[in-house]
Amino acid sequence: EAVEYGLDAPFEVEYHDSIPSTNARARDLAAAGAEDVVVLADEQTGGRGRLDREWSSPSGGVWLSILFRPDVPMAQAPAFTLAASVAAARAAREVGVDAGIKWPNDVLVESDGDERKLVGILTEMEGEADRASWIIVGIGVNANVDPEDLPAEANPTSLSAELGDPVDRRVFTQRLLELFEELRRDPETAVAEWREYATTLGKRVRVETPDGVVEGEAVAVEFPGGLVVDTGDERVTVSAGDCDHLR
Ligand code: BTX
Repeated sequence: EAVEYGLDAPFEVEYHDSIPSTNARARDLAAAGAEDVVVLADEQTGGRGRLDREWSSPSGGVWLSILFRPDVPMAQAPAFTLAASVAAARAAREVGVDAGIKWPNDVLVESDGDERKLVGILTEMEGEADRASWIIVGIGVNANVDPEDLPAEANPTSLSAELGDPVDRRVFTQRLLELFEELRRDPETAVAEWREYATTLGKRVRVETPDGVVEGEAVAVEFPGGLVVDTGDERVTVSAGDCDHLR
C-alpha cells in the first residue's frame, strides 16, 4: 500500500520508500547543517535499535527520525525520549490501542502480564555538554505490519494486529509528530502523562546500567527521565539502561 503522506508538519519532511535507516539519514543531514527535518520511510533495510541492535522495519511501519536543534544541555536529551514515548503511546491510544510505557523507551501493549512491543525509540545527539548541537529522535512504530515478520523473541505486536484493521498511516504520523512537538516543549505534561501510562512504576525491576545492575522497586520517574529505584537500602536514580520487569 503506497502512502501519500503530504504531512502538514511544522517541519520539512523527507520521505523514502526504502532506506537503510532514517536515523542514519538524519545524522547525515545534521552533519550537512540541516535544522529541522523529519525523515520518514515505508521500509528500512538497516534499522537500528539501542546499542547497535537491529530494528526490524518491514514495509507498512512508521519509521521516522526527527532532527532538531534545541538550545538545551546534552543531559536533558532523555526528556525528548520520554516525550517521544508519551507521544507514541497517546497516538496509539487515540486509534484504540491501549499502549503503556516501559521505562525508558518501550511502548508496549500489556495484558495478563504479557508485554508485547509496539514501538521503539532511539535518541542520538551531538554537541558540547552544556549545549546539544543536534538531537535526533528516531521512532519506530509497528503500524501495519504482521508481527510474524518481526523478531519473535521481542514478543512484538503492531497497531494493525491489535486492531484487526490497518491504520491510516498519514493521519497517525501527523498526530504523532504534532504530539511530539507539543510534549517536547512541555516537559511537565510529558512527565505527568508518562506516569499515567507507565507500566514500570510499582514493579520490581532489574536495570542494567552502564555502571552496573540495580534491582528493586521502581518508585518514580524524574525529569529529565531518570527512574528512581528503591533497592531496600537506598533510592537510586538510573538515567539509562535496559530494564526488566520482574515478577
Ligand atoms: P532497543 O534496543 O530497545 O530494541 C531493539 C530490540 O527490539 C531488538 O534487539 C529486537 O529484539 C527487538 N526488535 C527489533 N525490531 C523490532 C520491532 N519492529 N518490533 C518490536 N521489537 C523489535 C529500540 O531499541 C529503538 C528502535 C528505534 C527504531 C527507529 S525506526 C526509525 C529510526 N531509524 C532507525 O534506524 N532506528 C529508529
